[in-house]
Amino acid sequence: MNVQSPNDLRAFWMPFTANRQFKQNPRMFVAAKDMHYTTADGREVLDGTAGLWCCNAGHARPKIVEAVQAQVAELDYAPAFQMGHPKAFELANRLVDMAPAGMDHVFYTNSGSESVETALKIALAYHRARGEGQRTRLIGRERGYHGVNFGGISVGGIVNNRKFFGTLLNGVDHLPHTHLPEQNSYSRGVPEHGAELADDLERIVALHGPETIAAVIVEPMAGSTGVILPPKGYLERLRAITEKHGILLIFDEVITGFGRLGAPFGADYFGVTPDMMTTAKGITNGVVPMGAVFCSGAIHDAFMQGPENTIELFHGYTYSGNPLAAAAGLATLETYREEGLFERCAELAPYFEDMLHGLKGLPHVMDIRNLGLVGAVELEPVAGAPTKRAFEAFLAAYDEGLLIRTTGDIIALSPPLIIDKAQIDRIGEVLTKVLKNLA
Ligand code: PXG
Repeated sequence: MNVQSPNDLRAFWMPFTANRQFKQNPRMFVAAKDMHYTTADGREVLDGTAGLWCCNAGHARPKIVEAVQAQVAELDYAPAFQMGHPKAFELANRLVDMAPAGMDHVFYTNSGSESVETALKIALAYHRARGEGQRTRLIGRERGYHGVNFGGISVGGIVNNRKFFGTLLNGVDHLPHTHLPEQNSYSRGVPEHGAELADDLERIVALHGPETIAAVIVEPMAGSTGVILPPKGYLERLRAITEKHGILLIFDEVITGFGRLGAPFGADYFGVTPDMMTTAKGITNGVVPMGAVFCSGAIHDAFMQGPENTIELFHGYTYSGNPLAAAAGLATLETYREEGLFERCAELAPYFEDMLHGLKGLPHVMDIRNLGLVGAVELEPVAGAPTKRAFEAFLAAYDEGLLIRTTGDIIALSPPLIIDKAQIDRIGEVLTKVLKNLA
């Protein structure tokens, strides 16, 4: 028998983590409240990232805590297939009410990755249901992140997330990413240059024939690869080209959904309505895993055609619309609304932008980007050791009591929307100190 002590760290194979490095010098959170985590050694750490871009209302918010506690005592689980429970329907109605006009239905999942798989499958099945089953090609984008399942990494554009995992899905093409440092560096908000990158879709369409393409999936603003913004007019062009060719447009709103840009969804912020939106994270404030795919009435209705006793979509999860997640979701949406957090995000965005761009000129800083309460500070990599400098910044910030995220040599920030100006100042102070002291 392999007996392990309670604090033995070996058994847990941690995700997206350098396991051996972490376990030599672990960083543990043991509690969280509002804007702060508490570490195992009793320090307070300001949450500059809303966990992993998910705790948009901050931590341990009373309404959400109480709703989950009450729900687990009342109805802990209900089967998701051929049975229902009221809160899953109620939450779906609330979600549809806050979504852009026309996004009339939601399909529940448990994560962003599952939302992406679900949306891609719905896209394929939708065309088939309409007699266009030859539309099987999926188009993603370089540097896109759509979770870690096979569909998501196939349309995704992050090399390390793809190259170890075989041949992936067939029939996938990628648009070019929209990161143009030479033309757009230090842009405040949406950059000026690059809308024409959307026209590459016409090249892909011409290459394969429009009648073979099912869907295009993009993040309205790409978070994971270091905050890559859509150039002015870019999303409008993608919308126009997809519409022209009968191709579905899917916005992956796992990060941009639920107020991060100062509007309910990226679609609202940019004024471009896709055919589907994939969401997760902020839907429950990160408290209980949940995702949702929003889809247009036209997509949903295309499935509602055959005999009424047939299952329309052979897809779903044991935990689709799980009672705890639904309760957390309802309480989360109420918290967002009661506290006006999306509006608060829009109001604070210029202040946050000024703080970030105030870091220009500090050692190693190559570019700064921002939108809503999202920020990125791109650092010059150490020669021959990419990611090292940003990771050292992460460790130093943590020691100073600030949680940041790094991806490559980019520092990403996405604080809870309850942040105040003094806390934004504090982020600026810590980053200034950290950047000045970095090797
Ligand atoms: N789509 C997008 C746009 C995402 O950002 C996913 C899908 C996958 O969601 P799940 O719930 O399966 O992880 C994401 C997730 C980071 C970071 O620091 C970003 C994500 C997850 C973890 C870390 O950039 N995004």
